[in-house]
Amino acid sequence: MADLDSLAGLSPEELEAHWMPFTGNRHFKADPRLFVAAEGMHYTTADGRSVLDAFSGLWCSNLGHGRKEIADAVASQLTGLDYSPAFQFGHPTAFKLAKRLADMAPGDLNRVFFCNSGSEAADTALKMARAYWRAKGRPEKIRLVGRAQGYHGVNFGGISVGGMVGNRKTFGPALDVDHLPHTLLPENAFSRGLPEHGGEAMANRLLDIINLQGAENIAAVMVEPFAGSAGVILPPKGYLKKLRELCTAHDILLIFDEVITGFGRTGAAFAAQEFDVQPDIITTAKGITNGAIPMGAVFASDTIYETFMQGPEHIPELAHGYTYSAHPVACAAAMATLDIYQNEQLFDRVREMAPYFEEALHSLKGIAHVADIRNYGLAGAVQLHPREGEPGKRAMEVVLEAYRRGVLLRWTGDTIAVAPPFIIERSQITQIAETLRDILQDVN
Ligand code: PXG
Repeated sequence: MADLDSLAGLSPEELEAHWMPFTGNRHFKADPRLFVAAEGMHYTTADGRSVLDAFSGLWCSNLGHGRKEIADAVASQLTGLDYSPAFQFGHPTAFKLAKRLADMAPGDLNRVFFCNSGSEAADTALKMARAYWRAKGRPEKIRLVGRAQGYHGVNFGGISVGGMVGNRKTFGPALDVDHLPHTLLPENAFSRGLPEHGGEAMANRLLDIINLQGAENIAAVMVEPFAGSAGVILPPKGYLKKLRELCTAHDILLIFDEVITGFGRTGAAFAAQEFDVQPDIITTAKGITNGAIPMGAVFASDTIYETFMQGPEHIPELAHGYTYSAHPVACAAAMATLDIYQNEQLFDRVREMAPYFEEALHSLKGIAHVADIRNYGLAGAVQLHPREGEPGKRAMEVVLEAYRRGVLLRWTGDTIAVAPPFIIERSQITQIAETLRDILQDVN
């Protein structure tokens, strides 16, 4: 039973003790927004309100909340084998899960390295890419290429390749990385699905970097198939294919960060399949366990894995890993999660719901403040014109008001992002759009 006190009985000292991530702590603590329960499509707040989850938690609870199968799998794993050393010893579920994931992955991405988050997945992939070229006898290929507005988590590799200025500039020098321009082009405003214009031209900007640094010095290009955190910035048609072509021609690895796009968000298991472009490495997290237990997974091609399999057999081929790599409880949660995706055919459901979602979001075109609307699968963004002198404030106000009115969304800059669980009903899609419409008509 939810505590009807909006602070859930927390003392001021307790509120102060928790230094919250990516949150204006003082702003939050002045008016806390606390969830105490979740079931299906809804959260329950500390003051007993039901809030429609239109963001899958943080892009992770794709199946909705409170899935008993996951809870049962976790509970029985905890009582059966709670932990097993990650290095030099193993447990069967890790291998079963790896094979199952490999079978879902595109092409020859048959080798799965486990970690605990999207940030760890990013740094794992970048280290893998550098070590791969060294193992091939090309140790000079170490440079990394990212993209403006990219998000690859918060560890040093990820913020280096990432292109979110605010996440980099307070932390001193990152790795020396080149960045492609992002693909948010004014001529593509209000595109439905993948934008038409600029794909090849934007991808060809990689040639500038290759000319500048020399392909012989570049290990990898890392991009999100569509940029999630930055506000659903989609790749114009032909963009990813062209990037692939250039990487292949210049012997550069292509890494897709599918932390958001993986596990069905686009309607396919991976965006690589949806957009028909084969990367050399894919990073994932979030939806792999429905957000119930932390887990990340990096998928590498057979070629990459086999390149490492040389030297003395008792020496680790990749000097990398985490205490909680392939944690048995996370593996159990992932197995149960994959069962549900499969049994309920939820990737197909994304495809089925996507046209309604697209229609509902684009019905907001023409309303005050709306500068652009973007969508793919069950990911969408409504970009607002910034309020004069107060960038980011208008979208924040809209999202906080939506929370008051019972819909959980997310803001990033002046963009409102929408990413509901795949079990969403049409009426709930309408509820999201109508809530946004009402608020946008009121907000100044
Ligand atoms: N890569 C991508 C593409 C991500 O979206 C990460 C890596 C990092 O994952 P971890 O598990 O280390 O947080 C992410 C995370 C948002 C939002 O509002 C996005 C993320 C996290 C929180 C909020 O779009 N993405």
